[in-house]
Parts: sequence; C-alpha cells; structure tokens
Amino acid sequence: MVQDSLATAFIGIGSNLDDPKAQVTRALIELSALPGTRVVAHSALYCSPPMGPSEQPDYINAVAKLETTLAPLSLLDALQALERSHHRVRKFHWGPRTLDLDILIVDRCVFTSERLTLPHPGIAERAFVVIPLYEIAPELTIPGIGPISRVYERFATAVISRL
Ligand code: A4P
Ligand code: MG
Repeated sequence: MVQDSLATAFIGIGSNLDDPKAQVTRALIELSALPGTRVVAHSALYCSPPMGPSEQPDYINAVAKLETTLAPLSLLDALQALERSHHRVRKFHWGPRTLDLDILIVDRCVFTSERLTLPHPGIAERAFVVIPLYEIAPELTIPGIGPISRVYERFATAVISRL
C-alpha cells in the first residue's frame, strides 16, 4: 500500500555469503529503485564476526536511511522480495544468508504485529546495527528506547571494523 505521506525508515542490511560486499552494495542500489522511495543516506560498510552460530563467515553490514511513501507492511513485502531475488535461503535461525534486510525504525512507530515489530527487536543490542546507524544519524532517538548516542557508548569495545 502506498500512502500519501512520506515516512523516514532506517534499514539494516547484512550479508555473509556469495561476495557479501557486492550483495550489500547492490541492495543499496535496489532500495533506491523501490516505488516511492529514495535512499537519502547510507553508512559505510562494516565487517564483524557472526552473532549467533559461529561456524559461518564474517558479516558485512550497513544501514540505509530511506524516505518512502510505502506503508510499513508494503515496505516489508518489498524488502522480502529483494531478499528472494538475492536467492536467500532460510536454513536455521541466525544462519548464513546472502541478504538480510531488516526494517530498524519507521518514524516514531512502536508496535508489534504478526509480521512486523517496530523498532526491530534487539536493535540496541547489536553493534552491527548501532554503529552504522549512529554514523548516519547521531542525533536520532530510537522510539521506545532513547537517544542513539547513549546506546552507542556501550559499543566502544565492540569487535567491528569500518571498511
Ligand atoms: N519481522 C518482524 N519485525 C521485522 C522487522 N522490523 N524487519 C519478521 C524485518 N522483518 C521483521 O525475519 C524473520 C521474520 O521477522 C520475517 O518474516 C518478518 O515477518 P528473518 O530476516 O528471516 O530473520 P533473521 O534475520 O534470521 O532474524 P532477526 O531477528 O532479524 O535477526 P538479525 O538481527 O537479522 O540477526 N552477525 C553479524 N555480525 N551481522 C549480522 O547482520 N545477522 C544475524 C541475523 C545473525 N548474526 C549476525 C547478523
Ligand atoms: Mg533479519
């Protein structure tokens, strides 16, 4: 569903299979081609060891800031179609993937429904989300959580490198 109003959304992008840097770079271009959508900023690419099962390659992550007329569930549909077009296969929880696109934040939305929770659960616990998000939006307040600057401070010693 396309709504008249423009929403600001932050998208977490992750990959650890089949040339992850190229997967993330291609996803940034594809996001800007979604209907009614512009990528207004994106972070650098970051590399970090896997959270969860450790027998999988390191991840490349980035965060993009969108302006979009897509309603949140339509945005989720569009992102899942992009994941499928990158041949994502779900094998096990937190397993390796060619492309993961998470809706981190949409405006000030705080809600849980069957298919979508906003902000994305665990947003404040993941260095690979908080560090690129802070890079592009240091003044952001995460709805229901607080200023990102406070959250960012907790990751001073996180193992993650900016490419
Ligand atoms: N869903 C609910 N809310 C959302 C939302 N805000 N955005 C539902 C996107 N999807 C949302 O998603 C499962 C279901 O969640 C969807 O069908 C949707 O209806 P998924 O992408 O298959 O699940 P996932 O990615 O395995 O789990 P989750 O909880 O998104 O975990 P993460 O945070 O993506 O963790 N290590 C490093 N270093 N870097 C990574 O990027 N990623 C993961 C996965 C594990 N370890 C990692 C990384
Ligand atoms: Mg995910």
